[in-house]
Amino acid sequence: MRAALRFLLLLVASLALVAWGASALFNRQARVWAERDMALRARLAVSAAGPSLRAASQQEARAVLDVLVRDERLMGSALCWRDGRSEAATDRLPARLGCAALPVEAREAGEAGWDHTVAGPAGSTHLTVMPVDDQPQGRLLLLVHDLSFVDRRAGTTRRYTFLAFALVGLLGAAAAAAVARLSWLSWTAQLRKVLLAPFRAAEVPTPRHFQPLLSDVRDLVASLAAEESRTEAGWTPERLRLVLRRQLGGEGILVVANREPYIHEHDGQGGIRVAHPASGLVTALEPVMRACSGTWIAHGSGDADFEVVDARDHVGVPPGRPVYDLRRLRLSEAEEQGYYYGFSNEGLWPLCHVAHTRPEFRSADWEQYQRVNRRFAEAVAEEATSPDPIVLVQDYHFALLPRYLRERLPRATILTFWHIPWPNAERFGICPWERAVLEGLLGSSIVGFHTQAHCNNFMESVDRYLETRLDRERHSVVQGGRETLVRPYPISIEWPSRWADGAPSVAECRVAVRRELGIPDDALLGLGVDRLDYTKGIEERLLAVERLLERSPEYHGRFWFAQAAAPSRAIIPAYRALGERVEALAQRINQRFARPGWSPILLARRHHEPPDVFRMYRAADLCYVSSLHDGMNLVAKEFVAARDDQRGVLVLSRFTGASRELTEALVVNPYDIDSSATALAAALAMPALEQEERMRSMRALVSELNVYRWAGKMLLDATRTRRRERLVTKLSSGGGAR
Ligand code: ADQ
Repeated sequence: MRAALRFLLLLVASLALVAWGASALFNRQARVWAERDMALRARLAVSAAGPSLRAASQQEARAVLDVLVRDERLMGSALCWRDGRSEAATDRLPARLGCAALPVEAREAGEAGWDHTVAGPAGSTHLTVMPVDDQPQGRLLLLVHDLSFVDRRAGTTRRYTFLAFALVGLLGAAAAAAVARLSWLSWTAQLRKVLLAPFRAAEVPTPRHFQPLLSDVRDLVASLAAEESRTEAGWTPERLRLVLRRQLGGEGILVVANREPYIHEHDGQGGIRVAHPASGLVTALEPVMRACSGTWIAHGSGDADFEVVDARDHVGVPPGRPVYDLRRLRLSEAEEQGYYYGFSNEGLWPLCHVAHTRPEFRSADWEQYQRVNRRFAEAVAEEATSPDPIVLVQDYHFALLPRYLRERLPRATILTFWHIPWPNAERFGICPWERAVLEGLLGSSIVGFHTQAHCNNFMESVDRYLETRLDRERHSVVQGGRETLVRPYPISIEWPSRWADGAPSVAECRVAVRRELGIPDDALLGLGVDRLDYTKGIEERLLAVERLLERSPEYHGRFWFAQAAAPSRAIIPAYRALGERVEALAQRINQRFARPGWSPILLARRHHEPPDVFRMYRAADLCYVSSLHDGMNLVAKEFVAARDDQRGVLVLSRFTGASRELTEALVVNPYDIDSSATALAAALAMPALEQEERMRSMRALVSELNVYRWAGKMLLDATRTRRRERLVTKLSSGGGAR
């Protein structure tokens, strides 16, 4: 725009200069012609009037002069003697131009006469003096021509010349601007086509003049890719912070999760205490938020939650040294019942886990689920500080939120991570609102799962139930012109664990935990740590312990199995029934084998704070994770992270996402009670060296594939998507042409 203005100003200035020069030249020439014309006319007049004047009396001479000045361009005339006297003169002859005022050259004029132009305030006058009598000293005829018409014509000519040039200039400028704009538009359109070709999977030949630019763009992409490959290893909170600062320029991220990372509860003695919920999602995401800051939006579920928030329902966390904001939403009992317990945990949870609990779908729950998803979308829009924030949506509680949020913030980069498995298409079809759930998720820019298998199941479901285009090469779904990438991001834990800081040594933990459990210092200890959930295979685990004891009496009185089971979703009948079954099973096994001083199953149906769980991991000889189906399972990774003594054996269900990574664990099918018991026996008998080898290898893997890498890869993908979407928006709106 500024360049166009400069061009226009320059054009106008040069045209004015040319117009001025042209009119000056033309006027000079017009004056010369006019003077020549006057001189000629004067000579004609003299030759016509000469004979009459020569013989005329003074009075007759005056009459002849009066006839001569009828010519409108003659101001006056006089018959002069060469000494300056006047014989006759017309009335309108100005005194300053009369015979007396004639210069010597005029008075001495010969046959050729004398011509002279005088400039005056009212215009120029042209004097012509011609001899009248034949003898050399005879009289002279003075004719005074009015040349002001030449000045008037010059003014008019100048005006018209300026106007003509201005018009030509404007037309020329408009034509040039139109041509320039057209060629610029076609140039940028061509450039856009070439740049966007890889995103639109289109074949576009590259013109030669774009090649330098494209090679620059390729270099840039290559350097970004090189940076990305460097991101594979060595992720730390500091590195995550640095990368995000560079990518987001200090902008925080928004996290939406049902569960909050810190719960404020009344402690029963008039005070308020802070609890850490038993949740894999919180375990993974909380260290990430501490590293990158922003706002975590969650259901405020603690009974003192709203006593510590500000007017906007915000509280800084972690308590005591806040680095990010927690925004709490109040849910009514009906909302919590329908959205959380109903549709999420009685519908989607059993639908997505192959654990043989029948999903329950009720329209009333679905209503609440939609309503709460809308409320959370509104809260995200309120918290957003830019029109294109990066929003991390967590889990199956918010399948519809991405679409609702997209309606409010069309340019947001929404990354939805589904922490649980995704079932195959046929099973997913059990959900009566399968299309709405899929469409809701496709409001995301990226949908993430733990494993490629879950990504494939999701793509298959989209293919079966929606009219969309699947791009199997890019692993994406295109619907209504919008692309949603589908990517695996295997979740992990923080490394090193913050609970390791200042924790007692393994030897101290072994003794302390055994004393707390009331078992001998040299007891062999197996451990299970879970939420009390039917997907975790707790019953199968206890049955495998029973089978081990049946088969290996040498462990009687020497081996205990401690099961920490945090109560979870206890309102739901299936969970209450599970609690009762697990309790009864533990009792039955204990009764079956009980002898003085030895009850093999130590069931603790309560929540343990993370440092206590960490001490139990360090104290155990083996940890058995027997999930019937689990997205990842972080307990397995936490056990590995806690064992800096390189000892302890992990027995791991093959139906966990973790079993794809932790291949040095003893991987079992938890339904197969016999083989699981064999694995438990193998774990108890495993030589120290083998334990060390397996543990060292698993620790190396978890330390590298830690939660900062999980978050870093996801957020890098999100920032890359945002950059691409910003570029596409800019190019599509013609912004690239400016
Ligand atoms: P969860 O089903 O909650 O997570 P998991 O990954 O095992 O399962 O994480 C449980 C977390 O709670 C761990 O941090 C553990 O220490 C803690 N915990 C478990 N029992 C506890 C107890 N009795 N007392 C105190 N703390 C306890 C969901 C998916 C998983 C996925 C995670 C993360 O179901 O498959 O790994 O999200 O994505």
